Amino acid sequence: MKKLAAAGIALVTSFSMLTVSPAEAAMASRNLITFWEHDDYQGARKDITCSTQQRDDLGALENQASSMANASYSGVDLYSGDNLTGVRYYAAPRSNDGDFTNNGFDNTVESLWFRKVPCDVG
Ligand SMILES: [Ca+2]
Ligand SMILES: [Ca+2]
Ligand SMILES: [Ca+2]
Repeated sequence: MKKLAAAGIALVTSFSMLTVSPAEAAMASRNLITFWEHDDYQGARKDITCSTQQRDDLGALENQASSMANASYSGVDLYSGDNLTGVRYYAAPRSNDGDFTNNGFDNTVESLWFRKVPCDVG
């Protein structure tokens, strides 16, 4: 009987983890901003840390990101072009956006700037 009870607890634990959304899970990291290929935190994912203020390495998500979660305690300026050029979108500290379309920023970001480094403390 003890074994059964333990299995029950394990089941409940794994089930409750499934209710955490991708955006909520990303917000636990604190030192990065996360981008997703599609709206609502779906598709390919890319984490960008604040190891330096300027980051240009969106990789496969360059000009493909459609949603984001900024888990860091830094505001992050997102730019439509390489090397902090073009149109800017401001991601507030500890914020997320499930759809860039209403910001005119869908499939657009190529470079970004962390306003505060280190970015994992408030
Ligand atoms: Ca996209
Ligand atoms: Ca672009
Ligand atoms: Ca939006």
